[in-house]
Amino acid sequence: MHQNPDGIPARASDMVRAARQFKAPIKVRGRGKGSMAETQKIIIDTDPGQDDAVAILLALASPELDILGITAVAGNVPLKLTEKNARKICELAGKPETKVYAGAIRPLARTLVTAEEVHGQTGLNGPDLPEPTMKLQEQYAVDFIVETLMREEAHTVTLCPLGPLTNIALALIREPKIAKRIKQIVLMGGGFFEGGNVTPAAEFNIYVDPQAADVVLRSGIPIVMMPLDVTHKALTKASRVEKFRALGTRVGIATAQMLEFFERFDEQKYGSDGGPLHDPCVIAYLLKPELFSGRECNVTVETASELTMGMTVVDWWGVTKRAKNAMVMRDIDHEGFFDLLVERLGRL
Ligand SMILES: [Ca+2]
Repeated sequence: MHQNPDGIPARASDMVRAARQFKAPIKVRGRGKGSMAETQKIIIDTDPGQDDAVAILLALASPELDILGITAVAGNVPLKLTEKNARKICELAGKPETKVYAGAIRPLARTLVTAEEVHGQTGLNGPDLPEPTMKLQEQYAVDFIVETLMREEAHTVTLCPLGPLTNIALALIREPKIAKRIKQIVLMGGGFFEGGNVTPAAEFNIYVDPQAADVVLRSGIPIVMMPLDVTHKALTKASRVEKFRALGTRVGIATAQMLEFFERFDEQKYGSDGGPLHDPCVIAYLLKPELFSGRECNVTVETASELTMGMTVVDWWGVTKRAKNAMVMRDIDHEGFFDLLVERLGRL
């Protein structure tokens, strides 16, 4: 195991730091030892996207998570598709009672960039999922986020952004008091050692709305970041896709079809066996943080230079005096990650 400069094995020291950073109480549901189940209240902010879909399925399958709402944002495809795709996934999971809200239609300052070349025209190409019948909530997603955080007990709600950070930034601008009430933000975004996936410097989620990422990174909220450095180690190899298909359920077969569509583009791009399964890393961290390791760093986002727009500059070696603002993950137990995914999706 590689070691940090202080001589503590990386994973152990990370867990100590994580424990120190996130000391908010975990709500315990039920009484008596037999029914003890820790539940974490979460809001998933998402732009589905096949990998978002798998992340949502993982969350819906996990009793440890209490999903207060799913908020859609423009990203992989425009908002009218991302909010619909979120509802399609809830219905696929047999959870039409889940509340889905539509949020920002475009980034704070820049023109929306989408990624149909990766995800297909609908954002969820692969399986033939029916049009959803469950209703979209009428409330604007940003209002829902603010209202929920002001209502729920402080430090009990985790935000899980899986797309551009527009909705989260808008909520922080609209009601700055929420910053001190959020337990933590666990997000998929950025890249450092791996560089970018939409430009040589920038990862898609951050590139689409770098100003929003800047607002979030400067918020003082505890942040756990899953960059490309982690997600590029979570590859959907053919043997793993077959494990989903072998579940034999609607969810298992649809997941296999989504991953097959999604990985086609990435295999060509990276020359790898399988494509990176980015967004489920966020939900997997909530369920099994020990699958991941990284270190606390300062992360700053480039918002001025067109050449490096949206680059996440990670002070991994601590060469600046900038304050540490994020736990940046770098490694994943990818076997454990896929075992968790298959086991959980098998419950739906
Ligand atoms: Ca996403």
